[in-house]
Amino acid sequence: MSKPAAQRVSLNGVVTTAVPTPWRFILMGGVGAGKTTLLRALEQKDPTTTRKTQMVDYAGWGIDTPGEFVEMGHWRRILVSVSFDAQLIVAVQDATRADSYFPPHYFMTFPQQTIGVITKTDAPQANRERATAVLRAAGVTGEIYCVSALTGCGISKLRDDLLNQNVLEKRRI
Ligand SMILES: Nc1nc2c(ncn2[C@@H]2O[C@H](COP(=O)(O)OP(=O)(O)OP(=O)(O)O)[C@@H](O)[C@H]2O)c(=O)[nH]1
Ligand SMILES: [Mg+2]
Repeated sequence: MSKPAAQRVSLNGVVTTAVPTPWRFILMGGVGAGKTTLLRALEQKDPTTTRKTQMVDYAGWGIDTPGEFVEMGHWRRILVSVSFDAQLIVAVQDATRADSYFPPHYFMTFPQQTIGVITKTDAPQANRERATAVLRAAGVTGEIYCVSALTGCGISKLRDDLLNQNVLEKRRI
């Protein structure tokens, strides 16, 4: 059987490598964690114009999900179904929040690699160490990125790693 044709991924003029198959990541995190704002920053769109996500959104570079799907147990099954459309899970944790809505080892239940993104690092009350501990406790085994979607801090590194799929090679068991 012949291989599928290579697809060239390009993002707002940022031309990247050709990959054999299209791939997507899925964003998971609590309500207001900053998933949509992060996605817009990664897409080089205005991050200040986000609205509350009401349903699973496939329109962007990554699959955006409402925070309720993590926070409310009976909706978690939707995340499991939708995750089949993604090759990478991006767990998003608000640096200003002490609590976590991820159950212990939650991301171990998914076969895909999971990376963590700590958002809102620009906020005065941000605590990166605490957010890192929350993500590790939730079973995030991949790299953890500290970003601010509003100031842009850390965004280009994360964008590059996603575009080049570097994140997929750094799995920690
Ligand atoms: N200071 C700061 N605020 C941020 C950052 N990212 C997001 N926010 C703010 O956090 C709030 C929630 O952001 P959203 O991106 O809508 O959060 P979400 O995770 O998509 O939320 P749901 O759609 O409800 O699941 C908004 O007021 C954002 O402006 C950041 O990096 N820094
Ligand atoms: Mg949202």
